[in-house]
Amino acid sequence: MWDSLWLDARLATMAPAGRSSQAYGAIDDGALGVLDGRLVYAGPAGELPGTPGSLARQVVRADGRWITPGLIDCHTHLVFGGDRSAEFEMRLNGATYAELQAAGGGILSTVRATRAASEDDLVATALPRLDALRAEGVTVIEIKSGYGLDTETELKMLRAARRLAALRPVTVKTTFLGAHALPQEFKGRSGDYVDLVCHDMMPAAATAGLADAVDVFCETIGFDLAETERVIDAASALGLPFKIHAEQLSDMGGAALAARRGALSADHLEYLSEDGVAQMARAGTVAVLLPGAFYVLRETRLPPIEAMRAQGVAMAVATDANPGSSPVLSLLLMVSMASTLFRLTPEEALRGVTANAARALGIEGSYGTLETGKAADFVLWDIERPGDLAYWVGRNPLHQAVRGGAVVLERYSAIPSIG
Ligand code: DI6
Ligand code: FE
Repeated sequence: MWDSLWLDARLATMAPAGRSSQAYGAIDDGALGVLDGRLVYAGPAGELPGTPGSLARQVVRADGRWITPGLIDCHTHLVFGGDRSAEFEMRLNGATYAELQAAGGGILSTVRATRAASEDDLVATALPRLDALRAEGVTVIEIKSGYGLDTETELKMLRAARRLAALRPVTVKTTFLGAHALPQEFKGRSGDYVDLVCHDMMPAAATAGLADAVDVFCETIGFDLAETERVIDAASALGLPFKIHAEQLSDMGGAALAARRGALSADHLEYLSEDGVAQMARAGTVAVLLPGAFYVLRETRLPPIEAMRAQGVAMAVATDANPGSSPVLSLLLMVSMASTLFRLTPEEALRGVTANAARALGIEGSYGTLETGKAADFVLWDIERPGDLAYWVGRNPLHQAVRGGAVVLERYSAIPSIG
């Protein structure tokens, strides 16, 4: 007997094109069977192997609603101390993001606040942000460190991220981003800092089981290509997958490096070159697009979407939720912006927060599509067609979110409290 059977649903399975001929991998009269938190059936109701009552202990009717996979936010900096609203105003008064950082603000001001915060503070301030994302159907989230820039604080951030997963029904994937910025105490000594990242911080995070992956900010205001490669070498030596913040503000060749070295993803990519696109396509590196940062920094140069599409680069979409460049807590808004600003089709944008987001995290075997064997993470929506998720701004059509087969969120209901 299955635990539950969901009937009378329209499924946007997001299964790869080879496995479904319809857009969104759609199945019009679909059914989902759940056993032990996993999907044991995802297909047409007409092909179920028995009568509903004989198949499952509980039969749930979706009343014709669309069901998508649970949404996956594959790039966030959700855990941090303090706030940067004053810098937001300064930028609107003419200062640039790079200028603020050079003056000791930017990422470094969040570093000061994060060092000063207790682990409990970091958890408490991140929870409402997490809940905002969950309210729109996020069931898996990646959270990076990178505002500690010393071993103790980096580990504190990662522990806080792990604790969030114990306090809410959500899957958290942690990423160690020690090479996010050069801390002030290492000014002029970036090589020494990269040594610390590679030989002290990263092994400590790995040994404590706190890092699922490693990231590095390859940028003029971050780390150069050679330093980025050292971070990747250290991650590889520890058996950790890695990814790169690449080509956000300039073309450093970070995406090509990501491709050459077998990174999970290269993220941002506004300045990605033709050669970078070709190398990512060849290697199967996922492009993580972050329209929130593009919008907030009032960038004008778009990532090369058409070239990526033409060459078959898988595109994911994420919030980049952070207090500086992307104070964004709505993944549905990113789906909208990926469509309207970046010209993804709504189907590509939805694939970007489901199947391709799972690929960007290396968890596509268990998440990201409605297919047998994967986690029973899915969302029921009050929409007419899947493309509606990219259409209205500021409307949350979530009806129910299900994680591991259990309903974790009901529309209009209060989000369950801690514990
Ligand atoms: N790129 C980003 O957009 C974030 N980090 C990064 O490497 C910004 C982080 C911040 O401004 O606090
Ligand atoms: Fe980022």
